[in-house]
Amino acid sequence: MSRTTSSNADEFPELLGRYGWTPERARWWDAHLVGFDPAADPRPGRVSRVDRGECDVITASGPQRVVSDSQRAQGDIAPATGDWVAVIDDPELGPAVGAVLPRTTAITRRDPGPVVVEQVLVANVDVVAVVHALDQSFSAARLERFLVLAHDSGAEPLVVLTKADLVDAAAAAAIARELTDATVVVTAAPTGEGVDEVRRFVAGRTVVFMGLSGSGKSTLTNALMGDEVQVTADVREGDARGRHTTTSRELFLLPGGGVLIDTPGVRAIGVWDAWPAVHRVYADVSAHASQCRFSDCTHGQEPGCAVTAAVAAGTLDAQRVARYRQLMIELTELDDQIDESVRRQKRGRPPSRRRPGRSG
Ligand SMILES: Nc1nc2c(ncn2[C@@H]2O[C@H](COP(=O)(O)OP(=O)(O)OP(=O)(O)O)[C@@H](O)[C@H]2O)c(=O)[nH]1
Ligand SMILES: [Mg+2]
Repeated sequence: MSRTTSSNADEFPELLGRYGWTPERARWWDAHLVGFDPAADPRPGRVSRVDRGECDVITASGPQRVVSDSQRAQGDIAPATGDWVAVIDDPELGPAVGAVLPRTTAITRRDPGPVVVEQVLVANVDVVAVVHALDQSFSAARLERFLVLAHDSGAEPLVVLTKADLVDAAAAAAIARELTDATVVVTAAPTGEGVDEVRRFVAGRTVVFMGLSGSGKSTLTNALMGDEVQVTADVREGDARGRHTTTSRELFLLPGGGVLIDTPGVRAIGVWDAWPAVHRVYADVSAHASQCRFSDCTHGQEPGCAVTAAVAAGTLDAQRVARYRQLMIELTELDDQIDESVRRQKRGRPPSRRRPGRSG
């Protein structure tokens, strides 16, 4: 198939449409393409996998292995799985990412490295499916943290409770009751329970699976794909922990329409600038917090705290409030660290590794 630099939505190759190319993206492309040298043959594509320095991109003419940054200026966006990019022919590097198109949504976390920076895990997803195995130990803090991440991304959250065949129905119902604000689907791989429900929920959209290792993300991926596209592995006996089988974030085209991104299992995720999402996930606590006497109340010992009053009155659950406070502390610390990091960079010094105080 010949490549084209025109992207009129009507004439756009069918393959890209199946990967989620929209008229809005085509319009952006038409408006910004002028910046490229036509000799570089810029063509749109979706990043299906990112490795060190290179990535796989689905273009109209099929998958291509490309260099992930073509002399990218510092501060430009690094491509993430799910990104739409302009692939160009670089005279020195060969096929390379020339630009990353604006993202509609992005799952971001605090980079686990020593420098306080944001890391985009996946981009342009419509649904974030938080996958929890019913035979693994349940942590409300962990699940709520994943939901904060999902809300913060701008995508729609979905909770998938897997391995229903290993527990009694009451266990699934008890967890579902805790998640009053989320859509919950219960699945069981051996019987296929719930798989069609997930398929209907994600049809025609891009979904990413996130959750602990061993929670069954790749097993569900295979069920939805109708094929063994991903390797799966037994969990450890005793604590049902996974073995970190999946090692990269990878994008698949679903047979019935839509795109799926399977990811490696993660235990802890550091939030990044997710204030509105925390208020959303803890809307009950937040509603009381807005009644506190002091607007910067930390819901500790302050007088006139409506949150501690609600806990004392039995209206709010003390443990849920503790989880909310923990996230608020992390976000406040992060705000301080971002400032410190930026200040130090401006002075030409590496960012601090210690936790800075408020006065910086
Ligand atoms: N009984 C039962 N086992 C399941 C179900 N879903 C997954 N498993 C098993 O759980 C184990 C882990 O599943 P995976 O799909 O590899 O888990 P994962 O979330 O992809 O794990 P990582 O790639 O390590 O993050 C495998 O042995 C699966 O066969 C289920 O619904 N019921
Ligand atoms: Mg996996």
